[in-house]
Amino acid sequence: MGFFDKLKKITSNLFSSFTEADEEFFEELEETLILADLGMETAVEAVEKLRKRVKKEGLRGQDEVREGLREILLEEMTVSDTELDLSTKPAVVLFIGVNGVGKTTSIGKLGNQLKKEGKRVLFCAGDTFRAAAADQLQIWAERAGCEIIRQHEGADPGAVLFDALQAAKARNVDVVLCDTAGRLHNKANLMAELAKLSKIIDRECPGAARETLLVLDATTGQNGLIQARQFKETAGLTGIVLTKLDGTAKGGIVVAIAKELGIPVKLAGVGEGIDDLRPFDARSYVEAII
Ligand SMILES: Nc1nc2c(ncn2[C@@H]2O[C@H](COP(=O)(O)OP(=O)(O)O)[C@@H](O)[C@H]2O)c(=O)[nH]1
Ligand SMILES: [Mg+2]
Repeated sequence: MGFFDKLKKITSNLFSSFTEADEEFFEELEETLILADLGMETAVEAVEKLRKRVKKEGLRGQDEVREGLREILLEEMTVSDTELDLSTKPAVVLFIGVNGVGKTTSIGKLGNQLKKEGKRVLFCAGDTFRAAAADQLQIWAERAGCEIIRQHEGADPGAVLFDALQAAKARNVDVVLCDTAGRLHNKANLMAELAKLSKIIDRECPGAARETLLVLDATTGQNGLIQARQFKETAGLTGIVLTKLDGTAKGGIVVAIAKELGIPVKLAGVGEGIDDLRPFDARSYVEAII
């Protein structure tokens, strides 16, 4: 069962026993939203808002209550633009996040999409921690018809990025997608590493459109929220790529991230295949689950 189906099942169970928006319903709703990983704070607040709205606007019946809930969740999720800014040539996108969340895979998928749109795309193998990481990115580059700049294992990621940006300018590349190592043990390390990469982009491509995307595994639930908080403090995040939504019914994390951190989810990973990446659209998301 796909992600939307699972979430839908949870919420439709809730509404299947719906008779009226009474205290029992609100309690069950709150529990459901917490189960769906909306986060305690967000769930409690959303239910409180719905309570008020039911009273004030006299919402009756399942359809009106559903619609009220949809509107409230959408309000919670309204953050800045969810589209990637790729408006310069080249534009540079950094993918960061802990190990195994899907950084390399997401680069492959996004590269494939951009290539299909007629863009020239260059991958930068900035995860030099293991040779296998660059090999994996290279396989994706071949599948997606994108170019790749890589160096030897243990190379300085900054040096690989420098090479990639030089190549991008020389070859008239539209978008550079840069992989990074997941092993950035602590904040000081991460900050130093990202500051360095950022400086290289500033120097080599001043004025370039840039994105720093935090990749999060949706199946880790509330842990993802903790990661997002930490990365937000250290890196100037411009968006989230939420992966593995196909493997969980707990997509409520999307709302929690948007609300608590004010960072938009820009892309959603819904499988391991090359086509399994979607632009994230809050409205259809909420409509699908409620
Ligand atoms: N089911 C599913 N698996 C995914 C998704 N994105 C990545 N993966 C898998 O997660 C694993 C780790 O991905 P990888 O890109 O190597 O993570 P990285 O360490 O962050 O670069 C691989 O087995 C991927 O196939 C997704 O959206 N859905
Ligand atoms: Mg990787």
